[in-house]
Amino acid sequence: MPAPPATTADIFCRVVDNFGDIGVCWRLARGLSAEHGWHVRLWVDDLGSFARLAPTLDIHAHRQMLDAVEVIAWRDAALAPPSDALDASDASDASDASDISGATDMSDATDMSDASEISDASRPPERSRTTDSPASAEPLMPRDVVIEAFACDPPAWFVAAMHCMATPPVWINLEYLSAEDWIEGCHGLHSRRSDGLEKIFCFPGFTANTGGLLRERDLLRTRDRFQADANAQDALLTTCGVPEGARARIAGGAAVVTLFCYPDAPLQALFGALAQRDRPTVLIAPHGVAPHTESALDALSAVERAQFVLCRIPFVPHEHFDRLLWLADLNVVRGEDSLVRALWAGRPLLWHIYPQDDAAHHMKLDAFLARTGWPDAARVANRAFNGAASVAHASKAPVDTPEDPAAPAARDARDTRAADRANFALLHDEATFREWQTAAKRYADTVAAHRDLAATIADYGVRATD
Ligand code: TRH
Repeated sequence: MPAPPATTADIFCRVVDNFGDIGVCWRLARGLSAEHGWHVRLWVDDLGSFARLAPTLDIHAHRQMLDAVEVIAWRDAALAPPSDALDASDASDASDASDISGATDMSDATDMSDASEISDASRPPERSRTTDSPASAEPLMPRDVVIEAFACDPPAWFVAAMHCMATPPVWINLEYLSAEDWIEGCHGLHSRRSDGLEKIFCFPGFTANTGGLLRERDLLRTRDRFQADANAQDALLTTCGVPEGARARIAGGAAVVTLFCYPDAPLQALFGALAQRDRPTVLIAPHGVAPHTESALDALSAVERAQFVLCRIPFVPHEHFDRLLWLADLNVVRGEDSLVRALWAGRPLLWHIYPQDDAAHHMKLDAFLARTGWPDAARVANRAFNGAASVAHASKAPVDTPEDPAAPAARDARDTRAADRANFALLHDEATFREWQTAAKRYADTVAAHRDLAATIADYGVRATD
């Protein structure tokens, strides 16, 4: 019996800021392609950001193949109104003509479920633009499944094309990650638009009743092998640009702490606690990230400062980034995707959550922490790292005399130091830290027992091609 045709999909990704949007989409695209055999087109509006995570990407190419995924430069100029975009005669004017040249004359297209056949027939004999790869010979009609990442709105002409299809694509809105309970009630909901098209809401999450998290099939087994292989770890550190001196310290027993946080992270408090450990720390931070790292280190006493080696390294591709997290003793991560990857590392982590108005992020952080089963001290440290009240700044210091004008400031500084010490105490309390290590591994295993996000989405594709 011939194999059923592969599911085809379009993933739309707008890079709002930072790297999380493209990080998630890139992992999802590769997961659907490598593990579910899908033919994926990934539309990205900012190839520059993408290239930080995928250095072999050609940021000038209009269309290109990367790891069996077709990457399309999604330029805003291509967001022509449907009437223009659906008319081949206007295509030569569009700055992204190849995007729309396949979408010619939708009015004739009664059944576009086999998009390539119909588009082949309507493709102009000679394309008005040169494109960059053989992949560009394929016209860009909507496919079986459309995945809109984080409500980024596919181009209007594309939605119009979806509307014209006898069997419109399965349209999935991939939402942001949250550990809050309410997402279980919203995951999988359908919403019908006024034009009749329907969207399905897919919520990634940590429980069985959500869409799950991105996790490649062999990830934890590969991680376990890597964590047991000191040579592989050293080779990875070399590849990532960690200098020999720092690698020697690691081989000699120094702890590794990766730093990938937002600029306002309380690094001084963190470093003050790490400095109390009975082993030195090698800090690994990408260039440009956590810009106050150097000044926070300089603010330490000479004895404390001597406990640290700082390695600034370039951004590394996903595979290397994951492995850095696997080999670290503590990962400071942020946003969404690096949190998930640090979770899979099965090691202690501090999550610097993306800040939101009205401190909504503190609720999200608490919802996550409540699920982890980590020791209380780990939750306290995570809250403190995000400026959420943890240990009260209640100083037991004697009240200073009112005559001393410097006293309140000195008292404040003392109180802050005392609170920092209490909030991050587990970083130098080896017994509690070990408890955290065990709990972190256990929680990774717990979540890994659930279905992963690519598999959840692949199921929608099966329904699309039934
Ligand atoms: O970059 P972020 O801060 O992204 C955030 C979040 O996604 C947040 O939800 C969103 O609202 C906001 O942006 C706009 O953090 P995040 O999510 O961890 O994404 C970082 C990506 O960068 C992740 O895919 C890992 C990747 N990365 C590398 O591949 N190599 C590296 O060297 C580093 C430091 C990161």
